[in-house]
Amino acid sequence: METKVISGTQFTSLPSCYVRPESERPKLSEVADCEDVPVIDLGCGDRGLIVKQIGDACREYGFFQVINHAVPKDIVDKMVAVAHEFFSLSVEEKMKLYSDDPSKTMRLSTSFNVRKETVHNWRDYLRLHCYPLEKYAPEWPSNPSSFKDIVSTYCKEVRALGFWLQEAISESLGLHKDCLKNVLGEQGQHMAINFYPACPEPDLTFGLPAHTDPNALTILLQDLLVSGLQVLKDGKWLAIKPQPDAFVINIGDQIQAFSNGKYRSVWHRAVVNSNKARLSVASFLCPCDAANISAPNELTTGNDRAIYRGFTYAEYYKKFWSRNLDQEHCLELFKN
Ligand SMILES: O=C(O)CCC(=O)C(=O)O
Repeated sequence: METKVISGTQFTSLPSCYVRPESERPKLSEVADCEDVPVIDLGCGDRGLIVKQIGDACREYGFFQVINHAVPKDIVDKMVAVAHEFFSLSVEEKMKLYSDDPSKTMRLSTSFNVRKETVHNWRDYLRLHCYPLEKYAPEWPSNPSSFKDIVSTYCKEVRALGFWLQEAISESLGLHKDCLKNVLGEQGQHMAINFYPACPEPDLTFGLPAHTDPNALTILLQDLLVSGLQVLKDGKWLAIKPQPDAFVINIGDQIQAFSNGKYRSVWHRAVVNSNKARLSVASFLCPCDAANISAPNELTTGNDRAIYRGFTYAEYYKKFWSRNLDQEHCLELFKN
């Protein structure tokens, strides 16, 4: 494929390199709306209830939405606006940031891993490392001029929310609130600002095919006007309707491993549509490279033998990026 972004170009038909074989297409007519998405009110004042709801959602779904999460609305609105502004720049301007090298800490790219995949995905994305901010923010785009300030503020807010949630997740497993954070070490933070242009033939391709997230926790901001996120529940794909002022929280592979498989790293995908471009902002909290990921003793006693062998996050991450996105669950390769 020509390594070129798709946002900013008009397509009247889907180029063949995006067309999935029949058996791998999204079958959009078979997807139902998820009617019972767990929505957890973090401002309800009852921590015990919140911890229980989070535990139930992580076990049953591997994802949930949070409202009253304390991230100020104006910071979220500005994040969305500046992301739209970035993707409205000319193709020449955006191409200055283009790279298909996954090891780059700041890059505009397209699809998922154009070096490895055979069929591409209808997505452009800006991928940023975000922690420590003093190290990474200087290399972020300087066009739009407000980008660095707005995204830095958003990143700090989302990181605080993520840590709050990790404490609650730890408690929901019957552990001390700091247990999960201690295992993950000084966490990295990455962001993918995803832009899915309107697609001439959305039935034939994906924005992102089914995948689980390799990190610990993902905090996803969905475009309120255009849906596209789908999650796999009991073998069926369900569409997650965007909800005002909510974040979607996905459990990643590292929490599945830490919980000894009690919590599920959810399979999810993004589909596209022919009318409107869609934007999402995914913030990923990632263990530090040297973190030794294994379930604590409390979760591997009695009948609960350790399902996965211990590994470092660096080892896991390397394996994840050496594969195609839609292969078997990467954790399968780390089973005892
Ligand atoms: O756009 C979405 O809703 C999903 C994004 C996602 O799964 C990702 O960035 O890993």
